[in-house]
Amino acid sequence: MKKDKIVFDLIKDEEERQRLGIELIASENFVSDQVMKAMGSVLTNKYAEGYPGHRYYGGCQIVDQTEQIAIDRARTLYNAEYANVQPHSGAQANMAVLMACLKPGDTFMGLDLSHGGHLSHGSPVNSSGILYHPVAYSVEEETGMVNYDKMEAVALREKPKLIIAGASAYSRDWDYKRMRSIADKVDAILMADIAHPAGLIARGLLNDPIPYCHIVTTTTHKTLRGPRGGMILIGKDFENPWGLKTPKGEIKMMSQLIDSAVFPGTQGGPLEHVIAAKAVAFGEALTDEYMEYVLQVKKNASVMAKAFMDKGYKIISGGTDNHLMLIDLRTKFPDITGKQVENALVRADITLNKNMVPFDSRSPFTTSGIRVGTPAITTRGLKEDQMPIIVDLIDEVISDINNESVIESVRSRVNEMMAELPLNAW
Ligand code: DSN
Repeated sequence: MKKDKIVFDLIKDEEERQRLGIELIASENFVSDQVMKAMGSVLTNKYAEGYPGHRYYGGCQIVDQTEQIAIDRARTLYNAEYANVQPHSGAQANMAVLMACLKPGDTFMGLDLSHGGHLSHGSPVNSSGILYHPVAYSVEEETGMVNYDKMEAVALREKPKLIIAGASAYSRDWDYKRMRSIADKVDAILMADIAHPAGLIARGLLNDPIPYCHIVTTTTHKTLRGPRGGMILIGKDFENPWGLKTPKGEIKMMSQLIDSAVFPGTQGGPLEHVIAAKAVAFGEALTDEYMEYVLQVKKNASVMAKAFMDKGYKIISGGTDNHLMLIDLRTKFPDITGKQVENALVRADITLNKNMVPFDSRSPFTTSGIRVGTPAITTRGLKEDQMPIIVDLIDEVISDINNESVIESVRSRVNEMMAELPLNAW
């Protein structure tokens, strides 16, 4: 068959874009060659509905082993009794947990989307907000941090059946212990969505949700640096005390409820090529090199946040405990929107995303903020000394946002900085 030049030329262009640019999207990363190879392997040819040892198709004897390795490594990495590695994404993992734990119309509570929460934590345009009744806790306007006393007041008032800890744009650590005590007061299930900081948590650089949360969900492709996908973990499996049942009306262990909510509840055939790549990534995350990597991610983020603040930018919550920061542009540039900054920086080959800030006066399509993260540039091999240089480049563009010759000059310096670095230096 003739090679599909159109598509493969575009893939080459994308590779070039990734190589020449500074990637600051907090949820992106660059996988290793062996993760990439597993994803592009013959395992994509295989149907394997069901779980290892219990499939609806023949010929699963090899993928049973790769999936079991992924499960076992995930359990080791997070010290968890149970792992389901089949969710196609973090949103799918969350959808399955909500399906296992709630009935349509039930109330659950998550962080307000405009304060750093996630679409799948109750947005009205997501199944979580369409099928269930979401209520929100928020961050404080003065501190930019979650106020656990106020969270408790919302929980006591609204009596959610499930509470979600976690966010996609929150730079501070979570008090899972406190959240468990809030959940226990209203007899709610506590779920942590650690999609963003999963890699930092795996190696003990942030609080561990596993001892306190009934269920933990994550993606595998952000700080964890695996293939695009999701996963669900339980620290210690339990017979659920809430009388939750399978669609057939059986009361089961929590792990069994989740297994059936993933398949056949919300997904069909698992992506065994991606699951094998998850196994490889989890193996990498257990190494000393990965520990060095996550330490550097955190160091880079903290140095970058300081460099931004030194230039007069406001970082929500005044800093970062993890791999990202949320910048409120209004303090330094009240008339410039997140959208304008995102677009101008793309022309300078610096990629980040516009993001609402808490109590934003602008819409999600415009925003007053930007979100910046260090996982991807750290994989490229950048160290803390280079963070202030990147902040200078960003500031140069924002300070003269309509000046195309400034943007062009920044772009050539960005390309010079990145061109020789491999996509995955670690
Ligand atoms: N889209 C992801 C992020 O950028 O944080 C969350 O799903």
